[in-house]
Amino acid sequence: MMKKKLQDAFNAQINEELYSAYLYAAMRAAFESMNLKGYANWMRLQVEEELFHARKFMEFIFERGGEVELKAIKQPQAQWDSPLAMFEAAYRHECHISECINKLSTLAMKEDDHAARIFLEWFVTEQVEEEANADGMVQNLKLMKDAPGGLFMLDREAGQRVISPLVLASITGAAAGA
Ligand code: OFO
Repeated sequence: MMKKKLQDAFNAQINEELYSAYLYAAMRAAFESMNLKGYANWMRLQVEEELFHARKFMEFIFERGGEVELKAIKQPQAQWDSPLAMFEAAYRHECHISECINKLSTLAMKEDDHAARIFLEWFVTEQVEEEANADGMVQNLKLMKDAPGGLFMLDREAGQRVISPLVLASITGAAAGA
């Protein structure tokens, strides 16, 4: 059984993950309207990543006999000045999510909930990847900003992103608890 304080914090994190999905859905829509289909694909898959994260938190609460409480999701920004501005915002957002996960981990330790602490280790590692992915997109855009056809090339590369096997298994129900 989870303590109420930790359960509330987990529910708040579900909201953060669902907001992440919402934010990336807004970015996908912005890329679609710029006709940058590769970046739109990248964001479409990022939405799935975030829904997967939200599901993982939910499953954990259910397994511990707790209650999932879904709160309203705030409206995301809808427009950005450029693809670079969008990925810079994505990177800042991932840094914020890393802080949330670190705080949750500290709370799990304070509450002496080792199951929660071990569960959160997956997210600590995942956030290293989440930050690196967004920052990688920022750095590529900065490098290629003056190259002729640079944006077109990067868009094509982003279009090659494929769904991760873990996320796919979670959607199709192939992996229990994922
Ligand atoms: Fe859920 O990691 Fe991104 O936000």
